Amino acid sequence: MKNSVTVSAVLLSLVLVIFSPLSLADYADDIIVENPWVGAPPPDAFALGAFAVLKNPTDHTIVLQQAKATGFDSVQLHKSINKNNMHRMIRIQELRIPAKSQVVLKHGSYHIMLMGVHHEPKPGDSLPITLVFSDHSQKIVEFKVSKGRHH
Ligand SMILES: [Cu+2]
Repeated sequence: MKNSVTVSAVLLSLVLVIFSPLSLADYADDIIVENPWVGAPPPDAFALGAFAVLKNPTDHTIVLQQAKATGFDSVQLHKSINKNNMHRMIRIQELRIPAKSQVVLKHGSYHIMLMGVHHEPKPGDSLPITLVFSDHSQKIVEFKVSKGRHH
């Protein structure tokens, strides 16, 4: 009898462990990505910029830590800065999207940089980029390849 009680308790905790994460939305679920697009590259471009509006409707900060895509040597989170009238891009380790707010990835500001292009995407193509958040959740977003500046 004692054994079956123990077994029941173990089973019950297993059920709790398995099902409890379902009630907690993760960052990948929370974030809303609008108008994701990648600038169609000029011939022999080395790097492409990926842009979107990242909306956080929740009451907690969402932290984007990494972006991943196949077909490139590396994918980095960048911020364009203007220092002494010189345009530069710096790599950032994370991008924080504040509660009830949004961050716009755009030219001259934050962007995802796709570096070392293996196959040049064409306008109209869809390019999947995986967004990785600080809670380890991931979201695959289809970025539309569109004509425009590539930086
Ligand atoms: Cu860049």
